[in-house]
Amino acid sequence: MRFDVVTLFPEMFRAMESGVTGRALRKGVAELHLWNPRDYTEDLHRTVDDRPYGGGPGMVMKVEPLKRALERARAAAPASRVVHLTPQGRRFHQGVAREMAQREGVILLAGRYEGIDERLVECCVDEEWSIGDYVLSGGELAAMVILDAVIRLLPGALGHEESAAQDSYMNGLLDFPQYTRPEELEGRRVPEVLRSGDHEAIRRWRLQQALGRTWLRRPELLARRRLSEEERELLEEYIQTHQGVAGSTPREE
Ligand code: 9D3
Repeated sequence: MRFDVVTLFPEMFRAMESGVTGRALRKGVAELHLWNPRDYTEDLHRTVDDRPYGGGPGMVMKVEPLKRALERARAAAPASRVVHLTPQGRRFHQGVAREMAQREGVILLAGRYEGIDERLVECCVDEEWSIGDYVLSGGELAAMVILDAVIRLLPGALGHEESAAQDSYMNGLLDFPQYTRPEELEGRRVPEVLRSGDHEAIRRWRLQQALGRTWLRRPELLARRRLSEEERELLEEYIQTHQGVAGSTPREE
């Protein structure tokens, strides 16, 4: 899959060279092309910001260099839609990542300052996404969040071990807890069932933990998910055994 990113800070994207995304890029599973509006300025000072009409604090990205950088990206990736990262966008989630992973490519537009001229959105942007309700200093980290979430879904991005693990984690529940050596850490023992070798008991315990944690921490996820008969029983048992435990009642959003 081809990713083009229009950004004033291309050096930030070195972060993508680590781990799963770095391996995918080196294997050619994904390609990353960076376009810096500063390279498309025509003045001596290479100006990339401009004052907002109507006044007020802050600056807006200067239109012409941004537009030229975006046009070069579109010419290089004619099949890709232009995705603007902005706090005003729709909330990005795993379903969007899955849908994007089916595409040939995307052009990600990362804003800085107070944002970009609205007429550029009207003429040249196909979609607007936000990664959540907190204030970032620019669209780059949001672009990298999306790159990471999408790239790891591409065929060949994960090793065999990792992709097998993924299936069980993508079931609409939070993860069950993980343990490794030592068997006892500061007086806390690994749950006995995990050392039993009883694979069916381990499967049921992990499913129950996943259901219970989801019920405690993210009840809205459970509300959107149908439970099998086994799952209902395991959750019921979890709830019974957690009656009266401090902080164990799901709170309202
Ligand atoms: C909403 C705050 N704005 C009011 C004056 C100012 C502003 C804050 C942060 C304007 C732009 C930005 C930069 N943020 C992004 O470009 C961004 C973002 C984010 O801040 N949070 C979550 N998702 C995203 S996607 C792009």
